[in-house]
Amino acid sequence: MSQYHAERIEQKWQEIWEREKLFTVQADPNQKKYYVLEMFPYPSGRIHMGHVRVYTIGDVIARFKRMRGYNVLHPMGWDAFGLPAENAAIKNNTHPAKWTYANIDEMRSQLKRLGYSLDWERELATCDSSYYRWEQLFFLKFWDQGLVYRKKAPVNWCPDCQTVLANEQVEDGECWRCGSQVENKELAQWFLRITAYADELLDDLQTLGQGWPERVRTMQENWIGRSLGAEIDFSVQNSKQHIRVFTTRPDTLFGATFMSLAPEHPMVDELIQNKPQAGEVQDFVRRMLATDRNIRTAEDTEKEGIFTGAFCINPVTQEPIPIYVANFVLMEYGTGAVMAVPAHDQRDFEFARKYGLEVREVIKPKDHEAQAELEAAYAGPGELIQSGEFTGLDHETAKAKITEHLAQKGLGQKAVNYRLRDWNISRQRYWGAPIPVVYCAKCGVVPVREEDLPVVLPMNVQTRPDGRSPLPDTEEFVQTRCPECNAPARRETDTMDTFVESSWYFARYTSAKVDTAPFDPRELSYWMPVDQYIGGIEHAILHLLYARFFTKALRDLGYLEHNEPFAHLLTQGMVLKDGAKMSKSKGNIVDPNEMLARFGADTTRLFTLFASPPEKDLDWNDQGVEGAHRFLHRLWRLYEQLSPVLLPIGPCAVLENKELSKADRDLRRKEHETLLKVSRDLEQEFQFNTCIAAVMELINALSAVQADLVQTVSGPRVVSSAWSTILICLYPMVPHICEELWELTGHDECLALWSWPEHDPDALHKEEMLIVVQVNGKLRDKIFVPSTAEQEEIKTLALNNEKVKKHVQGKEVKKVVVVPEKLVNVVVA
Ligand code: ANZ
Ligand code: ZN
Repeated sequence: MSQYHAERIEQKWQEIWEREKLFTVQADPNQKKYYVLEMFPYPSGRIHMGHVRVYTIGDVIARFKRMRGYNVLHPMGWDAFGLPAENAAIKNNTHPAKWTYANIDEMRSQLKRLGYSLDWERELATCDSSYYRWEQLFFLKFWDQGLVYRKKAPVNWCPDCQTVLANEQVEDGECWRCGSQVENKELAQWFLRITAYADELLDDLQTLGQGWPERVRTMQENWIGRSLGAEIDFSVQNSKQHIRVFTTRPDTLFGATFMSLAPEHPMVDELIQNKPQAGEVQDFVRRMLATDRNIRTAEDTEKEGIFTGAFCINPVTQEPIPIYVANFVLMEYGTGAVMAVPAHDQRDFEFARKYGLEVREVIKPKDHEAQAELEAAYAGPGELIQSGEFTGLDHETAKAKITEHLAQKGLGQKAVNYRLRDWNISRQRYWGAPIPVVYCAKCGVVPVREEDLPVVLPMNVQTRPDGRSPLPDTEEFVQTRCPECNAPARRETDTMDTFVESSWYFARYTSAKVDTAPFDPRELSYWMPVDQYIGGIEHAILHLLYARFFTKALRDLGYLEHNEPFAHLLTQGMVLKDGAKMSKSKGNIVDPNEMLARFGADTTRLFTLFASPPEKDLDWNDQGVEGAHRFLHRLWRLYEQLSPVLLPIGPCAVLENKELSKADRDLRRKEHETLLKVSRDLEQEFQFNTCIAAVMELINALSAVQADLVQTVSGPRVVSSAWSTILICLYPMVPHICEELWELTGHDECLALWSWPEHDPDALHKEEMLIVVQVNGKLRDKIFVPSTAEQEEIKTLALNNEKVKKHVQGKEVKKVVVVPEKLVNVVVA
């Protein structure tokens, strides 16, 4: 008798699958396709449990869909550029490329040990010029379309590290690496005009509908932040100038009692000219500009400001109102100027109270009197008061009416504003895709010619201990000729944000090895869109929004056909240990390598699937892992017990119920019920934990009947069919042990090549049994109950029986005794 030996069989089947190229696919218009993709990993060095979880989920879906008859694309690659590689390389005194490729090799072999059904022939690494050359081409095409531009933008600048820092890399205003004070600096940066797609990105969230979790759609909606409102001009007192504000509440215009400008607002200098407070205002502005913008405008930062000494005129009341500069007004949003309505906006309210400014109510909540003394701004709906000819209107109607009124007088118009900003893709770091642009003294900023792509990132450089990019000093790279006038010119040394690479890799997988174009149109149009995308909720906005933007922009360039990249999205939960996310700093890491060495791939996979449904967090627990391992041993032992009678027949063997014994019929019913449940759970909900629980029940049922099965003619067929169904149902989750047991059962063909069976509705038919019903030991009735009914169900049926009720009426039921398959006795006092 053989023993369950995970490592041996896992290696064996991984070799067979690879040799037979079972997961290598091509476009085939005669076959329906399914594209399942997990977010690709950053090659940090080792697979962690979060990876194991997400790739296992994807693998179950891939294997299941293949059995369902789909041509399944399930590729893998590496998100290989980025700061961590560069920093690790600096620390270990090696080259980022060397570090990255070594990590890829290590992680690839780990993924292979986990037995994922991946098409490795489509593997890609974004740091290969064979990949990023197409990204550079897209950059040039975007340039032609006006989707790329260069402009000065405020950035977080670390003077010591000599680089821009992402917002996430600034901690309390200090550089995360060296601790120096971060400066706000204006730097010329490259931007992608994602805002050109703001409306479509927002509106298409509807078409994604149920395919995407509501939570993610809402997050994107808020991030894009479309606000409908109006722009209104306020003329400056004693001046020909006016200040334009953006407001979502034109209905509150009569309550605008002052104006707030952003410290960066270009009018500030002019307004304070010849004013006594000019010096103070300048000091205030300087102090604001020196404060980190995120802190300055944070919700819980105290509102503060300063009077400019100037006034402007409220266009409907004609009253002069004071103009302030305020810390919470952003220059990047709207027009950088706010008409302040303290009665109905909380920030304005706090500001007004602090500086003793007038608070005038203009919206009255329905069924309420205006309050004598407001305690907070009222931002809700209501009816207009103190608003001239608009008084009495409902506030929504008033929005339109007041805007119309202003438009007629040329003082304002409807306006839309977005929170979404254009995407700054410039990074002053080395390990990224070069931006294909040169600077010529005569011609200015000139894009590289298409035929000169790729601009290859030079490998022969020395990274610096201070993190500064070595590119600007790499003369062989920097020195070039102008594509237009051929004079000596210098290359751009900024590289692209790595989110650019991850914005289109899913499309490149369809054509990963094509080197004459970014995509093979046949493969691309067959495989796209991704049918099921799986990844962490932390990418709900950035990556998923950028990828949607790229899809639309590349569609408009004629490269892609679809409007959306990912038809369905599953966001898996985190892997926790002792209630906290596994992380190096907490020291609560479980290393997949140790798991593989101790228990093997199938146990590791089974545990992550069984412990929790995919979208929930998974709490690691060692007993659970051991339990999963014992379960596989038990499956193996069941095979050994059954093997004398097992026949190599497939699941759902064709059998006639009437030719079977009762025990056989019951087992057959259980088999088909299990199949039905597992099929549904895999198809619709990806509820792997309940699938596994259902199969466990079938295993219990099969273990219980095996003693007498050899007696009947059909017994071995019933048992073998149920056994096959167990293996089929478990295969997508624990494929190695299932393949091995399938082969031991005598099948010639791999389980991987089998089709998913269909259950037989006849087999589900419930049988009934006759139960005698007594009250205090006296026969009162005989009833039929389903043969599968549990004790509780039988009890309820007996108590609801009319004849029983009659004899029980007015008495107290002391207890109900159930003798399985025979009788129920109701004892009353
Ligand atoms: C008058 C008003 C009255 C406002 C009221 C609100 C309530 P969202 O919804 O985020 O688009 N605002 C406009 N530009 C701003 C800027 N650059 N920095 C800070 N705040 C700005 O917000 C739009 C509202 O935020 C605008 O409508 C404006 O205040 C303010 F009862 O105008 B509101
Ligand atoms: Zn030139």
